[in-house]
Amino acid sequence: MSKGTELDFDRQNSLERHWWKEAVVYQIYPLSFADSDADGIGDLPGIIGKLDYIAGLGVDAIWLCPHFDSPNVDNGYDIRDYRKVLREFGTMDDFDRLLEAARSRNIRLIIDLVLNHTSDQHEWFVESRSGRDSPKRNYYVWRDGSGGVPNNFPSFFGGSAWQKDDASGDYYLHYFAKEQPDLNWDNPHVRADVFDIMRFWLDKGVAGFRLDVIPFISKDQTFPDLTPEQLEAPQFAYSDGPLVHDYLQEMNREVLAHYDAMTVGEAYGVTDVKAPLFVDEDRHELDMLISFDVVRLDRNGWRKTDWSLPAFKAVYSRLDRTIGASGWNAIFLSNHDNPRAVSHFGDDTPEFRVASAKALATLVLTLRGTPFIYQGEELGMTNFPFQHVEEFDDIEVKGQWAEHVLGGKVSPECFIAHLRQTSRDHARTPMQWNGNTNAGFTAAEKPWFAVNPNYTEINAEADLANENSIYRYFQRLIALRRSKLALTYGDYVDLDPAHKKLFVYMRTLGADRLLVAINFSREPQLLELPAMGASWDLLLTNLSGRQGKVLSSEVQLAPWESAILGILGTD
Ligand code: TEU
Repeated sequence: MSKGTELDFDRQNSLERHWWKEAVVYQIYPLSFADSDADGIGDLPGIIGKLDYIAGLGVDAIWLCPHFDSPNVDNGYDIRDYRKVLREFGTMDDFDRLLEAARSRNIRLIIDLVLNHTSDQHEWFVESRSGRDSPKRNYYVWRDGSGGVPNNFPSFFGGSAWQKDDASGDYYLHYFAKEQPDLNWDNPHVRADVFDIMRFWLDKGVAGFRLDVIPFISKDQTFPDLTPEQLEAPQFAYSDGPLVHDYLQEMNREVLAHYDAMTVGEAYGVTDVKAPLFVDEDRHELDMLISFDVVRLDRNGWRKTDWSLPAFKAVYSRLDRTIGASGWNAIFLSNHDNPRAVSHFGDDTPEFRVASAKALATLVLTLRGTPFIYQGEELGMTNFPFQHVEEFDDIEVKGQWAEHVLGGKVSPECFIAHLRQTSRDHARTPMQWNGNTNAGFTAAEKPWFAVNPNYTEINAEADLANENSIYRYFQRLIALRRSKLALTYGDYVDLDPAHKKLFVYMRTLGADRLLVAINFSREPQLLELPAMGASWDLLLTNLSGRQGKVLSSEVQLAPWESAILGILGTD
């Protein structure tokens, strides 16, 4: 084992090590990953067929977006049956085979549980909706409709968060689509049934859960109106319910504490100040949070705004500082709800796409927290060139279009100009496996969603054949991360927060000191190395095979060059 892995006995034992802190996680959106039966839709056997490709990166876990039976109003985030695999994805036997095939490659499987709401076709809601005296009525949040809409809560997908039910005249709550009614977690029967669902999947051998909008589960059932300021960003009010921590501690006590399970909570609306309340290990709630603070830095709702590197860096430093020593963050720049990282924070022009995709990978895999890589990020897949609203699939786009464009608030041109930069659909186009028809994603004539036309140039086959590809760089980077525990457990310090083009930070664990420098610009930048009383070793750069001793006190970084340097302890 190379130096840096074999911490001396004292240091190694002084670390409280967790597999989920050291793991690199690969996120799969099953609809768009790989289709094995030529129906144009990704499926579980398709994923099994690509496990060697995933394992080749060196990742330790897969986060599988919802695989459950669903009408797919929100592409699976509207679950109809928590104990059944979506027919188009395959069978429960396929799921068990995926679990085993991943395990045989030392890859754990984390599944995506949506517990704030169900599909309106879930049997619970069908029964709840059947009448005011239904035994399941109180599984959801209903309010008498005689006074009109109960309050001014907005849905994230446009319009009100209250839907009138014609049969009873009452309204039910839905923070997202009207086809996604919110569960009433104040009902102990709901919690008991949810905990049974969690046990079902843990007993099958999943290694944990990504918990969808889990901070939203508690509601102030007096439902006061939101203030105008709260209406601008309702997620902060929605994530601040009175009993959210009671319910998460009950979930931990009743279920999670009995398994070696990792939980990562999607923390939309949780401020960095409140984050420790969810993940401080002494509180026995969740293990880590997915914060939106970085990926929504340049957003005002659906609108794109500007961002600066100092502001970007300040978020990471703030998240790192406030999560403290006993909490933990997820580190990511891509997922199924956000545009492609290289188009969002990198430079997806032909000249800089490869270098900047690698530079961003360097960031994700060397900051303090568990790195999450989204499917295609390892290839530098880019945003899709949307032109017309009809090209989008996302229910959020359709809902916001109805509210803002059809509602006469903004022009179609303005709306599309913003969505071309911010839409979740950028991340949902099919994986680009090769330069053949449909990028090798499906043998069907028409995939469920359009393939990015740049698949002939950007695809896995091309990257696997190129020693200097983004995929190959991810391999080297993940191997380096695994060999240097300082990149997992080391303290993080930003060395130059004000620099407008360079992101330079240290990771320190005992005598091991690593310095990461990333040039976020198209111009060369001069990196001044801190004097540490020993010379730096250049461990990995994204542009060349440069390695070895650095004898000068400064290094010239080329456009979009990233460098990892080390002074490794001799003790
Ligand atoms: O996302 C939470 C969420 O609010 C984000 O989707 C996003 O910020 C949204 O577009 C509001 O701007 C989770 C899932 O990741 C997402 O795919 C689901 O659509 C959503 O919850 C509802 O389950």
